[in-house]
Formats: sequence, C-alpha cells, structure tokens
Amino acid sequence: MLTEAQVQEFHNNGFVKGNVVLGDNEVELLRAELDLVMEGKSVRRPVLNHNMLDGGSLYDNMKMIVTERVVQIVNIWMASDAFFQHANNPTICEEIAQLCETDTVRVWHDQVQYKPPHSGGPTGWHQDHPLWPIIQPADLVSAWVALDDAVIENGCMWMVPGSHKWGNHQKYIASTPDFKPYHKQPELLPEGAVVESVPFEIKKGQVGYHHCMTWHGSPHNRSEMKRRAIAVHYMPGHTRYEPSASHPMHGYVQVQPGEILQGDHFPTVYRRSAVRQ
Ligand SMILES: O=C(O)CCC(=O)C(=O)O
Repeated sequence: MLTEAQVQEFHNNGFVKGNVVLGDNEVELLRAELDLVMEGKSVRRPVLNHNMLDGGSLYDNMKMIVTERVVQIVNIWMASDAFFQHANNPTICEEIAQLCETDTVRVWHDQVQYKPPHSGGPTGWHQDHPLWPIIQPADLVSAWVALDDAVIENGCMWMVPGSHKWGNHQKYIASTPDFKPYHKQPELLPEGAVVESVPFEIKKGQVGYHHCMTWHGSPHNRSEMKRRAIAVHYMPGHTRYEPSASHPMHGYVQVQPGEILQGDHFPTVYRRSAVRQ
C-alpha cells in the first residue's frame, strides 16, 4: 500500500515513486525472458517487437554512423509467463487500485522500452492517453518498473509536475535539442501552468507510477549501461472501448463501442471484494 503522502503526491504531480517490488532473482528472470522475446526465440509472440525509431535519426559519432535504437515490445505478457505474473504483481495492482480509486484493475497493455548502451535513442515528450485513441476516460495509471537502475546517464524518464491536470496538449508538446519540453502555443495552457521537467530516476526493481495525461519522455542513453524497463498500463474497472482512431491493440478488442474494455487480451488483475462482515 502507498502512504497517504504518496497518494497525495501522485494527485498533485501526476507521478510518484513506489518501493522496490522485485528482488534480484525476479529481475534476472525478467531480463532473461526479455532477451528471449527480443531475439524472437519465444514460442508465443508479443503484439509488437521493433525498433521504435526505425526510419528515424542517425547521428555522427566520431566519424562512425551509429543507428539509434529503442526496442519497443508491446504485450510481452502474451509471450512470457514471467511477464504475465509481473502484470499480476499484487503490490503493484493494489497500489494501482489505490491511485485509480477503483475496485477492479485490468491490463490495457504493457510495454518494454529498452535503450541499449551508447546507441539508445530518445522517447519524445508525450502524453499517453492521446496516443491511445480507443479508450476513455483519461484516468489510467502506469506502473514503470526498472530492470536496470534508470538514472539520468542512461536515459531515465523525465516528468512535468502537475501537467496531468492541463488537458490534452499532445500536438503542441515539443522538445528542445537538450531534451527540455516546451509548448508550441503556450497561450493554450491553463493559467499558472509551469512547463518544467524533473528527472524520475528509478532503482532496479523499483516501481514508479504515472498518470496517463502527465507529460513525460526520456532522452538518449549514451552511457555504458543498459536501460531496460517494463511499463504496465493499467485500466480502472470503468475504462470503456471508444474507438476514434487506430491502435495496435484494436484487433484484440471483442466488445462493442461504449462497453467496458475487457476480455482475454485485457486481463483482470485485481478485484477488491465488496463483502464486509
Ligand atoms: O520507458 C520510457 O522511457 C518511456 C515509457 C513511457 O512513455 C511510458 O511508460 O508511458
């Protein structure tokens, strides 16, 4: 359980750090499974396994052309029992229920972003929910667990405190060359909004939570260290299927528009019993 202070911090800022939820052996198991899936050697397949930056930037590094990479895997839980168990982590699921103020939690989808040493590329500034145009309302919470210490040097996430309360600004959010966020039309921001980013360093095995409207991104990994992490994007019990554009999970939906999004590919991972004696 998160403390009241942590819950309050989440509501104020749109993100909060939790505890270390995975021991070293659990991290090792997930790292091994990640290697299998990334190399295409797992029996079952995830929904996506690709370089998110494909066709993207090249940069000149001491006369060598280095291709930047962010390996993105979506729904690794479908390919790996260990990652499915991770999505069911009782501490995380209970804390998500606490932050979402819900009695039911389902998996929307999960996502690995692996930034390899030296060539790990950036993940641009964004808000999650505008990139998920088949679900409503915009009150999901993600649990981001580091499989390596995520620090400034290897491209940890950065967050803009309070930005989850500003509405949908996805098409106006941009980045300076030194990876600071800025708004292309700041007059559209609510009065008093301050666009300032802070690093969100997370230790190996620790969980960090963020709201689906919080502005966030992560820069290059030019260090010697790997930067592996698993984010599970969780839905509260009332999240509905409301398609307005396409999304990689679209093909897995078996409910009608307007209905609660549930089914085999959106597993229920937490249910608080209503029974009280
Ligand atoms: O892993 C990262 O650096 C970015 C992940 C992200 O954008 C997310 O979990 O919503």
